[in-house]
Amino acid sequence: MMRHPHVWMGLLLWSLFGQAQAAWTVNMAPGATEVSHAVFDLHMTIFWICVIIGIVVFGAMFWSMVVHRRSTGQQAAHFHEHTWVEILWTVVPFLILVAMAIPATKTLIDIYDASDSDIDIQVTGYQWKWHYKYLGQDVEFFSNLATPAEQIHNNSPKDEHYLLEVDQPLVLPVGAKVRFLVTAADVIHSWWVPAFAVKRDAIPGFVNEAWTRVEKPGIYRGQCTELCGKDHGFMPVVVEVKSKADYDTWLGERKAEAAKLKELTSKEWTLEELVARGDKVYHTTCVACHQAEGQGLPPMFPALKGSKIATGPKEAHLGIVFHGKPGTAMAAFGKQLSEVDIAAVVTYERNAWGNNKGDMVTPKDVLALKQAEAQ
Ligand code: HEC
Ligand SMILES: [Cu+2]
Repeated sequence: MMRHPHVWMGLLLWSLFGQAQAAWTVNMAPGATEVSHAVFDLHMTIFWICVIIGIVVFGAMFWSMVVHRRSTGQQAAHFHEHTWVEILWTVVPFLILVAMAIPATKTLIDIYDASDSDIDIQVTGYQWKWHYKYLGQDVEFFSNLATPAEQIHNNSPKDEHYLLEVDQPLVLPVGAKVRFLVTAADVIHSWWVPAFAVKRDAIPGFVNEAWTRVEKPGIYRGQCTELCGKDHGFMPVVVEVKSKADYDTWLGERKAEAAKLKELTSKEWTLEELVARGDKVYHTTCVACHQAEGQGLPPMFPALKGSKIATGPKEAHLGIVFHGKPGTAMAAFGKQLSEVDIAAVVTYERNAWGNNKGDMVTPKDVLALKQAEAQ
């Protein structure tokens, strides 16, 4: 099977050496929470138990091989069924396993104890972004990859946090017990922040719990860790941990923004205002599939420039953006975007790239559709 052991050894040494050069990142990171320290300590304890067992077993083996080698005229002992040896080699490993299971169970119980949280956050996985909702706070938002496409396509140098940066990070206060309610809206994802030792599957129709209490302010990065489709590698997790005071300021600002958005929905919009806003929404949310000039990527993603729907009746156009098209990559944006942004992007599409319909869909139209749906 291993006909070229030197090749394998070479590969192993090469990978270890490569890792060593990258500042000795061979070991696990100790992390930034009590649970992550406990996991790290557990890992080290068990690692050293394995090292000691290795030394004892290989020591006895090599000692026997050298001291009782044939060239010195050794004779093999002839005994069978030595009861005491058999009891010993059953009982000793059993005791070692129990000794390892006790701290492991303690840590596991700790990991699953999400009770008495200070803050509850619903984390929802989407293809391909995360949605965070601060329960009871009226604050929720999507967190999208922020790495520019030029870097992904190797047209410009990659920055330090390539593919690990988002437009809006999850923000937490330092020292508070935060409970995560993890779920998904489409396929299975998994929310992972190594420094917190939190990794929880996000499954449609299920809510899985996890929790953390971060010790130090800072920026912590993670990833989706369940293969969830073509852009699985493009939905990182970024958590910004702030001091309690800074967190309160941030939360206050987000609440004010949410209130302002409600106001925006009821305001009278002009066509120019909606188009200007829709331009931004389009270039963050729709451009990946429908492309910068609305030309799409046929046959996968239809062109919107001159499309029958984007130049046809307003209701059908709003309908497909709001409800999506089940079974295709066209998602239901009704749940993902605000009323203002949906109205703006639809209006933009009706008036960009020579579509020139000159009409508009207002946030109130979107709100009316939403309310009709809710009944
Ligand atoms: C992940 C890829 C993807 C993204 C992102 C996306 N779309 Fe689509 N869109 C599609 C696909 C695929 C279809 C075709 C669905 C079908 O088979 O009818 C479509 C169809 C449409 C249509 C109907 C076009 C026609 O002529 O059939 C409109 C309008 C539309 N999308 C608007 C939007 C808007 C607005 C956004 C952003 C808020 C958006 N799309 C984002 C993939 C996408
Ligand atoms: Cu995912």
